[in-house]
Amino acid sequence: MQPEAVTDKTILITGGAGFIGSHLASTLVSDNDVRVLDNLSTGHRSNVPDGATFFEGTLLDEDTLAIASDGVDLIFHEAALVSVQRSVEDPLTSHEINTRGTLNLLEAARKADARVVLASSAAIYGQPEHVPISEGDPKSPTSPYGLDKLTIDHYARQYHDLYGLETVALRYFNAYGPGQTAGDYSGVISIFCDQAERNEPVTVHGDGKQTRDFVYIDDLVQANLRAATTDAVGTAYNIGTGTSVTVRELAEVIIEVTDSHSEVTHTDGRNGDIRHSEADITAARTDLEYEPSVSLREGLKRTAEWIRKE
Ligand code: UD2
Repeated sequence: MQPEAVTDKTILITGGAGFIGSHLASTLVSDNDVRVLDNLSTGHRSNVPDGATFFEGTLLDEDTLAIASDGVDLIFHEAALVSVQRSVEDPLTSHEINTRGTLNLLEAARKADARVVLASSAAIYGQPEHVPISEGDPKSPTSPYGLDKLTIDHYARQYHDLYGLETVALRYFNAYGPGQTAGDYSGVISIFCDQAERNEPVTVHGDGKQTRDFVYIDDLVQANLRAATTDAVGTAYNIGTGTSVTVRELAEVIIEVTDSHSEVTHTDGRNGDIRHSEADITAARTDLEYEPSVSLREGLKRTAEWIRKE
């Protein structure tokens, strides 16, 4: 079933020049008044669709945030310092942007009485005791980034319970798709596609038997649209596919779909790497009627094609 249409709303998208936020902005801009707030640290001005109003700044920029959020009905909060590695190197900056910035945003939402759909992360679970992971499973983040996301995930629920704000937290598993560029937060799929397109060795960390639940951008957009209209607010949902693949298999499928001559090589395992990750998406299926629709193979084809054109 298609998500209920989001129309005639004034919408703020934080991080709207980045990977997930810009896809949301493009989807919503024709039927809504869309505003984008982004500091362009990793996003690009060119990702902001025509017709959206652009504000340059961070969530710590309270004056800009006040103007951008004035009178909005709905906020999609995608802005974050998303590098796990960087949060390990600089926990204070991660805290400022990810936690403090989100608190500023929730305060702005309280003033505007706007619904907030906010990006949480599978990073809040840390090393899971078993897979698939359900929302109620233990949370033991292994990075400052994961701890910041856990904090804001709780704040979202608290703002609902204390102030009646309509909030929904979406715990993204491994997001991928066109628009996710290489950089210090490059997901493995963009790295492998890039290597395969260049016919360079595809670098699997460790034995490659670690597993991940890769969720395609269109399904993340779908989850956000459903969260924007659901009655089931004040809670958090896992957003993945409910399936997983080993990193070694992923490398092989990418080489196949790109018709690449690359070989797979194994490098040292990554320190602190999560061994297995897979979302239990029963709650999102039941409450949001969320249903992942893009298979890994199809998603990889589309991503590789975009990387080739880039
Ligand atoms: C993802 C998210 C992170 C957090 C976490 C939750 C990304 C980029 N990161 O971390 O923010 O939400 O999930 O658990 O989406 N790998 C290789 N070769 C490479 C690069 C990576 O083998 O060149 C492996 C890596 O060791 C890991 C897997 O691929 O086992 C996925 O790595 P990732 O960096 O894409 O994402 P992950 O799961 O560490």
